[in-house]
Amino acid sequence: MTNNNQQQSLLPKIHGVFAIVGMPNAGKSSLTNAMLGQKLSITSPKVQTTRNSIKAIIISNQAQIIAIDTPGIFIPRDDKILERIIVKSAWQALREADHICFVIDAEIGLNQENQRILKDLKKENLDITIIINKIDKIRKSKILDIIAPLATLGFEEILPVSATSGDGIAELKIFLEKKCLHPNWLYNEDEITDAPMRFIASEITREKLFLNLNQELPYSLTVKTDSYEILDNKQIKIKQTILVLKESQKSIVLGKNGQMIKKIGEESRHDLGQIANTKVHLFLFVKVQDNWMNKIENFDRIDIEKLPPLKK
Ligand SMILES: Nc1nc2c(ncn2[C@@H]2O[C@H](COP(=O)(O)OP(=O)(O)OP(=O)(O)O)[C@@H](O)[C@H]2O)c(=O)[nH]1
Ligand SMILES: [Mg+2]
Repeated sequence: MTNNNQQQSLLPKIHGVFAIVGMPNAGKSSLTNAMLGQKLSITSPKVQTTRNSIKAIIISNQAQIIAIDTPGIFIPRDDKILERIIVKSAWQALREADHICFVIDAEIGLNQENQRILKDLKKENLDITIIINKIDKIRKSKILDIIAPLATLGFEEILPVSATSGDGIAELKIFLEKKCLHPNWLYNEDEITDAPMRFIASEITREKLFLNLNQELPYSLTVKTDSYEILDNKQIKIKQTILVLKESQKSIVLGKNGQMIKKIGEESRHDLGQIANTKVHLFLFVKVQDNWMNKIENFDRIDIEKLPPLKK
């Protein structure tokens, strides 16, 4: 799949690194995918869907826009390791970035939480552009109500977009092109991320669990890709374990007569097939591991064996 905006240009190649940050559920991952022109980062109506930052490599004319989709920023509870790791991953991404795109949900506007995060971000001494997302959900006249207080706070660069309808996305990419201040490209033309495919595979299955399971259960589980094998016929065989905290959760994930796990497997296999552009054979297992949250290897992508980067 190619990016809509991708064109050959005779201008010198440039790049820039942009952290896509904001409150949970603001639409950061949806926006990242919209700019990339294909699904990479997982999304769901639930907060804290993204747990690890992930880079999308977007080509827009002569510029390579490296967008780091980050987990939502919130105040983690002291006793919740997962929450602390999620928020830490978001703040770490800022250190890598040249510029911050701060995403605000148009329906929420500049509430106290957004103001608090913006105040903290200003301390990082990075340039900030405000992106008002989900403008398809509000009346046009309401956009000005969000822009006015932001302007009062000294923010001059404010772009309204809709990740879902695509409104404003082309303009955003052109805007970010102008913020790319470094020479050359950092990645090959056909790379869409530096994340290994087995990480993406775990994420896609986790997305399906987030979308199919109710309430708190998605927050009690993680997905590990145990094996990722490219077969002789170029098809892919993936084995994954869904780790849950309790036996009762395992029963819910399996569902009556295994119906739930079957549905999740089908949906994940479908998306993975599209991303990898080949047939995927996916095998899912569910395991109770009451301490999975305390094991750092269940979070740290660096521990995952490096495979060739995911290509377009
Ligand atoms: N109507 C509408 N919905 C959107 C838009 N962008 C995102 N959404 C929806 O908002 C929800 C959250 O989107 P995500 O992209 O997962 O949000 P996020 O900021 O990455 O969330 P976390 O990773 O949990 O912090 C999903 O249900 C999306 O479909 C938009 O422009 N318009
Ligand atoms: Mg996200």
